[in-house]
Amino acid sequence: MKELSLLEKAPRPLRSIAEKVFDGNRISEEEGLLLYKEGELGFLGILANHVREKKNGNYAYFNRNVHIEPTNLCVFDCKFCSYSRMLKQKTDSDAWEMTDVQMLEAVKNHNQNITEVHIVGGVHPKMDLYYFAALLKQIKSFRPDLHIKAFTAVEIDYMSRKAKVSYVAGLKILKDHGLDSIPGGGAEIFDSEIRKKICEDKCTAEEWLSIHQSAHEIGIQSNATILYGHIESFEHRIDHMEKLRKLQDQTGGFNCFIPLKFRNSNNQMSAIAEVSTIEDLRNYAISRIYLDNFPHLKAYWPMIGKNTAQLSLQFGVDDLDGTINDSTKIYSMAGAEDQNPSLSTEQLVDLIKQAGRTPAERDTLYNIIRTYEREEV
Ligand code: V47
Ligand code: SF4
Repeated sequence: MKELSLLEKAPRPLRSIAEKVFDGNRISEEEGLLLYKEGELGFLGILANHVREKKNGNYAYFNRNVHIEPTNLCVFDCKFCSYSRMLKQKTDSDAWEMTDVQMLEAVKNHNQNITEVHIVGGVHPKMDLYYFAALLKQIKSFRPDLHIKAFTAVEIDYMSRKAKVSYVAGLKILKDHGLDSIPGGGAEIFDSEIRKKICEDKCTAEEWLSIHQSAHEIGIQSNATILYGHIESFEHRIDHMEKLRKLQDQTGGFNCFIPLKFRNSNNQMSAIAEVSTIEDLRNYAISRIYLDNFPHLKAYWPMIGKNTAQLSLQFGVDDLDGTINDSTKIYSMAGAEDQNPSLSTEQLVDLIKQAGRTPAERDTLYNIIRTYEREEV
């Protein structure tokens, strides 16, 4: 086997990690760290591809979704955020605040083919638990079958505190009004020292994990992210994934892991250089190897760019998120190449086929709606 001869050339400690991975065994934190420090891209790619194909075959998933960002006014001050405007600078011409009517219109203006609406934005005191519960209800009465994936743990923490209810009670209210799952944002880096430096005023790692645990316990599935490539070390990345792996062992409620590359335009951390594409691919591969209990690994193409997203399909990634639309601002304001991110289904299918994978259109919970095996869209 070609792969085996490549692996035989690897130094002994890396070879024993490879054997573990091929035997389907979990690697330790020390071994994860060794992969970050010494694993070459080609070596990592072989291992990650093995895990990816064992879990997801040749499929590369995508869905048809729309992103709604209700506001970029935010009470918090994350140093990496290019998108938020502090509430006190409300007159800033870049600031926006959508009304519930406008958000409902945004859903209505999309064709019936979308299967998911993703709602994430700044944390605005006026948009509280009951405001969003009412919005969810309106969306569901318009399209009961539309999956609503909404609110990061940061937003849920703020809304629940303001309403003076527990996380479980807050989540139950949202669920009863139509919330189906929660996205992975707000995780950033769990290490408390790094968190203090980059986003000290929002929910802690423990609170983030507790919200996802509570969600899983009441039947709400979720995703998890990591914001990498700034002031964190490889140790911090492993520590972050270890905490997620432990929670997933307990609950099984995570669907996918989404590494988010730090983009450095227009924020308070702009002096920090962005990491290379090679580091992006190494990070995807190590995430895939380390998080053996996460079913899926997503490359969020509006952030990483279409070319790297395509390459990532050979480095552990099996999901490219959705067709999206052109209203997502989080990354365009942070310096992503694509200022109006949207891909038609045809373009996404072509991009996946060119990478040698089989496009599989999915719903939010990864049930396959259809595959594109032949020359069809
Ligand atoms: O938590 C903000 C990140 C996240 C920057 O669950 C930045 O399917 C890089 O979580 N450079 C929000 N990243 C977006 C998010 C998400 C996106 C797509 C799909 C899903 C999902 C979740 O955006 C924040 C933060 O980590 N972010 N600023 C920046 N300058
Ligand atoms: Fe607010 Fe989220 Fe930006 Fe932090 S990352 S400032 S919580 S919008």
